[in-house]
Amino acid sequence: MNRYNFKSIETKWQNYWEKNKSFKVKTNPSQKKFYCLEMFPYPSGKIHMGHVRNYTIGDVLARYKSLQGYNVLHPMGWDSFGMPAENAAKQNNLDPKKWTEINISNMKTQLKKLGLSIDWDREISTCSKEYYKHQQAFFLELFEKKLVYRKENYVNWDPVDETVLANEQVIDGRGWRSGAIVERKKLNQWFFNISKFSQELLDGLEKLNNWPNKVKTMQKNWIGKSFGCEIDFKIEGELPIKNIKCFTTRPDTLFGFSFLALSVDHEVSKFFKDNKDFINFKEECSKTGTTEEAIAVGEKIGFKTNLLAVNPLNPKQKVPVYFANFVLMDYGFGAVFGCPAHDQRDFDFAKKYDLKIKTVVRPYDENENFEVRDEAYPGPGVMINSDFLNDLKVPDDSILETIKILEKRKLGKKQINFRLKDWGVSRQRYWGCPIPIAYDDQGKAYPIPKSMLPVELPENIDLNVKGNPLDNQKNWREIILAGKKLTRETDTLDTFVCSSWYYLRFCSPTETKYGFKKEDINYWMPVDQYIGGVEHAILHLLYSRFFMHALSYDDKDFNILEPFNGLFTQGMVCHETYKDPDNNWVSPDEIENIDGKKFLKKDKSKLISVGPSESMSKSKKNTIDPENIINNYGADAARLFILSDSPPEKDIQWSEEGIASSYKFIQKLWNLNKKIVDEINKDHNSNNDDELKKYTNKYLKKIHDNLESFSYNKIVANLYEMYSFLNKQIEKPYTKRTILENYQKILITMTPVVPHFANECLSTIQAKNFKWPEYDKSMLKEEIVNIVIQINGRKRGLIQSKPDMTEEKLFEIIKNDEKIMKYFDQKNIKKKIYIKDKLLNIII
Ligand code: ANZ
Repeated sequence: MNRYNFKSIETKWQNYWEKNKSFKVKTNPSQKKFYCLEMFPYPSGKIHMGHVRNYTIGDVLARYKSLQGYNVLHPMGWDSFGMPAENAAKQNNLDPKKWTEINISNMKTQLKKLGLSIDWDREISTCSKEYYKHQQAFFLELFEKKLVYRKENYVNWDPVDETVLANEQVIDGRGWRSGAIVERKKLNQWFFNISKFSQELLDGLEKLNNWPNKVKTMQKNWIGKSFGCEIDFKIEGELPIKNIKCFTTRPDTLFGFSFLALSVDHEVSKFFKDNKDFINFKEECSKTGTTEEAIAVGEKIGFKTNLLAVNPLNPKQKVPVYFANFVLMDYGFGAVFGCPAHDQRDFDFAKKYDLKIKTVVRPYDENENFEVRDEAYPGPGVMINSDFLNDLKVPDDSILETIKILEKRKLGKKQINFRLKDWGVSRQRYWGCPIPIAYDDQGKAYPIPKSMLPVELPENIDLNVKGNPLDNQKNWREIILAGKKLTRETDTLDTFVCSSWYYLRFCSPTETKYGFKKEDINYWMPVDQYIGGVEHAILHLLYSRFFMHALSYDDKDFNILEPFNGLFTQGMVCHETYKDPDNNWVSPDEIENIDGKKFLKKDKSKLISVGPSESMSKSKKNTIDPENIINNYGADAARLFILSDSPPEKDIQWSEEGIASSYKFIQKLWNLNKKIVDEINKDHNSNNDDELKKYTNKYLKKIHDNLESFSYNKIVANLYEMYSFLNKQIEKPYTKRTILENYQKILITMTPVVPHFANECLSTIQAKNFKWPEYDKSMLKEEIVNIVIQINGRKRGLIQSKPDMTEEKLFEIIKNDEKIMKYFDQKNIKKKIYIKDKLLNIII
């Protein structure tokens, strides 16, 4: 038996690559560069299938580009600050640094077992001071450019993790990591001025042609540009308030105005600060989260003032002014004019407080008497009940026309608003990058001089305290700067800051003076292909884009606005889910298949029900450990399977049968390899070599096309086809030279997918210093083509001919073909549609 011993062969090649530094980055100036980057992992302890998929896809590309002669940068590092380390360390009384280092070492060993073509000499870890030192310098650089500032602000407070979350980190009103319901709290925070670049970040999307549209749309929505106008409302009442400004996208609905609503933090609130009822109301409001989703789904509540707001287009109309929980302070002016008939929030509010609901837009298919009843009508149509605005088309004409009128009467003006808010980066956590700032007694902030960086995190400290452990580090906190006694900032930076620039560091991983070297950046950036999960479509990708804008801002020497030229988002790895009769999740390795259908728990105690396939997650226990897979089937089989099942952008279904059949296929390829080597040794005399050459060239073209279009699953299918062909045909008497030449080309195309196996086979035929094989176009021509003949679109015959036949010649042949001619009379022909070498459709 010619068994393929994957264990010893994979180990052999991995050792070989390591010893020879086979993947060391080359910077040969005569060659083009290719920067291939996969999102770097958080060192949680073990790699999971998502990593296997992400890094296999990246590795296929990196190996392909490298064989094509590019200088390839394919690095790996660790996103190693963050809460899990702190929490795990707390639980087990460990040092987060130790915990992280052990995890990194384990995961690195695992990644190496996958046979990835990574230059490990460029490895970086964001929790190392060699890395965060530069991050602190960037912070100070942005501080100097006034792109970083501090302000007191309402924040999303995660009561479980006891930390602040960015809006992006609040999902359905809950903390993205803890799942706790997020509260509102006022704190002094550091912010990156990302909103300064709203328009640029939006415009930049237009040029990202190699990004998935869905990601661009998500970013566009997040940036949220709104066109509308600001309106100045006259206020009447006993308070010294004369005007309130509102931002609206629907000024055309002014005749449906029924109340004016303010955020509880609107400046008008200062007149109510001693009002008990208002204090209670405000308290009640703080229970709704700060995010828009939380507000949209939450109950709308209000507090009525005795102020009245005047309708600018109809001064006789005066409506009550409320404070309301659905008005955000940090959007527009923190004030909204309510039009219940055409906005659902306003509708809910009006219903609750029994306010007037006046319809001012009718849908096209309704008449003048249309009235909004059960829900608001926000759609298009025609203006009604609106005096001089009547009959205007909604929304296009009505909005522009109203703005024109308001501007003319000096009651308002056109305005553009962005949803994108500044990025709050302060975290009340130990395991993060210290913010290089200190304060005097008055709270004035002083940057730590760059010469004193890094501000190192103190080590071996007590983590089992409430809140931020750094607050207890008296010695660390006290610092003397220019003779002044100051206290250090104890907040650390959001870990998303670390991942906003790591791709720059990979270009100059050992540079000590600055985060990168200019020449390196100019050569390698932007990243040619970035690969990762779609879950980072907004947060990480937008922050990285901001970072590049911020570094380029006011800098003559640095001008790269977009970090990632190409983006590919891979799908999830899914697996069936299992439950026992008590509704507990059961993991795949705890169960046994009985008769192909039924599943039992391995100890035979319980019958297991099989649920739908879902993306692998610890909570549903449907994970498969990549390490076991690699040990039992080998890295090549794992790589092959993870690519085979579906296109890389779609979800894949992991199954035991699937991985087993990939394993078997590699065994078969190994047997084929032996057969081919035997044939080579026979050294036939042949005049039929063209057949093999033609096949190989066709195969090469398919592989090339599929690689270029990220259709990696089709490459696996190409390998299966190639196997069937060679297995049948190789015993034909081809010459030694032809077999060697063509088989070598085929093997080279296999190296990106199954690198250990393909390299082993290449070494058995003594192939050295190989390059990516280009196909020969002249070899692709078919000798005989089959042309389908249709009459009025129905197939009526098939003609075999040499390629490139003209329509006239083909028609001459048809005229002599009785079987086809019986379907029509030449005199009735209206038109002929000819697709060369494929089809002739005769319309009669
Ligand atoms: C009156 C109106 C009538 C509105 C109507 C909508 C429909 P986008 O498109 O997201 O920009 N708004 C303005 N400032 C707000 C704030 N601070 N908090 C909550 N809501 C606020 O949304 C703009 C609309 O959101 C504005 O247009 C305003 O309500 C509301 F039939 O004004 B509209």
